[in-house]
Amino acid sequence: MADAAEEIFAAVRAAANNGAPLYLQLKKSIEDAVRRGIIGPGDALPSERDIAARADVSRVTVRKAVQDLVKGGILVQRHGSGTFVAPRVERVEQSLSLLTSFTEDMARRGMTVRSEWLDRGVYAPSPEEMMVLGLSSSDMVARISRLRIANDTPLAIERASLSSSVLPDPGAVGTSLYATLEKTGHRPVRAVQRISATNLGEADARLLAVPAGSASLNIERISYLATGKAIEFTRSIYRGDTYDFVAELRLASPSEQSGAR
Ligand code: 16G
Repeated sequence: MADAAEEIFAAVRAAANNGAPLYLQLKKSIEDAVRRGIIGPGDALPSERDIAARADVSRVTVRKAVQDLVKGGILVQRHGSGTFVAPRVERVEQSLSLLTSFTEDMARRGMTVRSEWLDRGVYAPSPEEMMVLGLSSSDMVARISRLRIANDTPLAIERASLSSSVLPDPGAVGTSLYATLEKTGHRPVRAVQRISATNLGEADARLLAVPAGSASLNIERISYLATGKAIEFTRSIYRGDTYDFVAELRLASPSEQSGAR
């Protein structure tokens, strides 16, 4: 990083006299260095103090530039260990014909999984939850919302609602919701999924560590028990730069063709 740092800082010092806000110049220099591969994915940035001294700018300027780059998904900050160039994200291919859980999907790829809890609790159901899950206004709904992270990269935000009759205690969910449901014989066996394209708002983009407005996929999954009862209604937001959903198609039989019209 020594030569790379020198290149970044020289550009900033040179710009000090041209009137452009220094934090923008520093931001651009770091961005350029990442784009040109002078500093690569996972590389550590020098400390705030070091950058300030060598680029001859204030620490406030450094902090502002770095914060903007973190917001934009170019850099990541890890508490206690510093600031790094965001790791390169591998695309994940996901079959649309198998009813699997996030934990299973990632384990199959040899990726580690963890989740950050955004919410979990038991609530009175919304009209939509009542309709989808077949609940009455006196029933309760368990909600669990998680940021799903694989190999330290946030991939998706999942907000699941389940009838509290199948998940009375959302606190019982560890890494995997489906593993918890499996234990009580409530693992879904069938699901209908609806996928649409969208652009991320500020808050979701921050959670997923990508720039606001980035492409993403909205996925709604309604899952059913073998009895036909809907038990899970999950709204997920997947990063558009990481997921390829793959469906296998076959030629429809004549009766299916007429049914499809
Ligand atoms: C998947 C499902 C989600 C389900 C979760 C359970 C999609 C779009 N969503 O991510 O509906 O709640 O798996 O995963 O595939 P878990 O057992 O690891 O908690």
